[in-house]
Amino acid sequence: MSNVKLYYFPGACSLAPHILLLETGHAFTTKQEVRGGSDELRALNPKAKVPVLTIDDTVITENIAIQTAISNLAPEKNLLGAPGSLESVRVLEWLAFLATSVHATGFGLYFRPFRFTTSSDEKAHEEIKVRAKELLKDAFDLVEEKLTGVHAVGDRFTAADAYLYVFYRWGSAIWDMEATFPKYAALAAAVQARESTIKALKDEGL
Ligand SMILES: N[C@@H](CCC(=O)N[C@@H](CS)C(=O)NCC(=O)O)C(=O)O
Repeated sequence: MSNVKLYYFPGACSLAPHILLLETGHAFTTKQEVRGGSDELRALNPKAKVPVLTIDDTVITENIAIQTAISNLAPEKNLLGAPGSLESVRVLEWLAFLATSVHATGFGLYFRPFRFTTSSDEKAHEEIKVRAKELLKDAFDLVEEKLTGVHAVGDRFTAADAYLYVFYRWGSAIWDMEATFPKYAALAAAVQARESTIKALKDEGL
């Protein structure tokens, strides 16, 4: 059996692969990271970001790639949808949307506005945050519109649900999520009730 290790930061986007690893039933270890990344993390990932997954001597970065690698550890669970199916295309569609429109251009701007301007003026940063909030509201409205049940794709849990759950939690820093996005709230509640999520949250001290 391969040696699997996840580098994470509590509540960060690494929570999605953490949940998925627990869903696979495969043994793994975790290492909690520090802001800016430990020397060990930076040696593995020059981008100095979590998540990082190692499988034996193989280093994998980027959430979508990591979620794919984790799904491959338990192919029978179809965590990315059944291979070759439209379902798997839909899961990938969700993951790409979440990694780009929600994480990178939404929360990226909202939480770290200073990275998107050469100005050190607080007012410039505030303006970026205002725009980020608008972009995130558009993205979450789209999520709300697209959801038809408590799973993002089909009628069972996939990686898309775990990833959506992470951003639901982050959204709570901005909105009353339950009141503003009720269908999204129902999905998040379903993910939160899973044994894997309960354990991941506990392990991350959340
Ligand atoms: N594109 C990367 C983004 C990873 C990312 O931004 N991770 C955040 C935590 S959610 C991080 O490590 N941030 C530290 C930083 O930006 O300095 C992915 O999808 O894995």
